Amino acid sequence: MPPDALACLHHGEPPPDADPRRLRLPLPRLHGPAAELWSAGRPVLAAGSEQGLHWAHDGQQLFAHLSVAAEDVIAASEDVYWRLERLVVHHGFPYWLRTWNYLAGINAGEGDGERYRQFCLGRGQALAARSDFERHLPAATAIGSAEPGLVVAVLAGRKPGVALENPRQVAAFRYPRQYGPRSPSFTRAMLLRDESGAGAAARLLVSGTASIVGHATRHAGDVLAQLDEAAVNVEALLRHAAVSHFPDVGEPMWTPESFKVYLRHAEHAEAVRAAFERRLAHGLPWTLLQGDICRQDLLVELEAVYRWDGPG
Ligand code: 3EB
Repeated sequence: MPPDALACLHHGEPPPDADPRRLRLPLPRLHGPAAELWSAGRPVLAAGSEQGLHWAHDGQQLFAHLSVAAEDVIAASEDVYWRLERLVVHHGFPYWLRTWNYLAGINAGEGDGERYRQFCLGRGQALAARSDFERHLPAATAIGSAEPGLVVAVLAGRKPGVALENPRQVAAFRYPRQYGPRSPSFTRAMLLRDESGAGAAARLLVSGTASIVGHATRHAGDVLAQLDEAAVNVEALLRHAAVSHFPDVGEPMWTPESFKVYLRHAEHAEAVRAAFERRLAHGLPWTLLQGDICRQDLLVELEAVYRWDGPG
């Protein structure tokens, strides 16, 4: 494991060395490398495991994760978010930057009993207890898993990032009531500016992005049209981040660093792989995973990390 790896995401069994930075994602891999490193380019200073929580930090950012049973989704989600909140505060990284959430049977249950909506309730109950919580929501991904339980990972900062919304989309935390009793507690992207002079000058952590315009699903039943709409959403977000926070730089300023694509049906893998290579991958390695998207009518979702290396 490289000394600057905050986490290693495994698609398949990790080596049995009990390194707290290893996290096995509970999703079948359809394309891409068997493991991905998450790093900000700084050496890891401390890491540990206690009471099922695993963490590592580099002095600026802390990555933590845990896996729990989730029969009662509301209680399990609230409990997990409280445990992570206590951990990040205890270590001095109180700003939530980004989360990843993988929940068994995310679309099971009817209406407000759907497990995703229950997850949103539990997560929201924990996060809303923090002061001014809508200004400090993390970027996020929430995907369904065929394995039991709930896996949550968080990247937290010593300092806050800048939460960004997408001009093409209603903020998820303002979705209307029809999508559930508690709107999803996440922001569309987190902008991290690095003044230290090491590594990138800025990174943009783009949340799971789907074929949603306003608050409505577009192109139900058409996976390639959904992929295209999601890509347009990401492009709108990149433009918005550039003009609102780097007005002197102009675009295009962002270089893609990594992508993950989540696909509901494995039989769409070949078509999505070809379309993604053409539209977005730019020759970068990327990962295609099989998982349920949190709305029944969504077939595909993508997340990304972009970097900007600064002027000159
Ligand atoms: C959406 O835009 C699609 O509940 O944490 C994407 C990313 C989605 C994160 C979450 C949900 C979440 O509403 C779904």
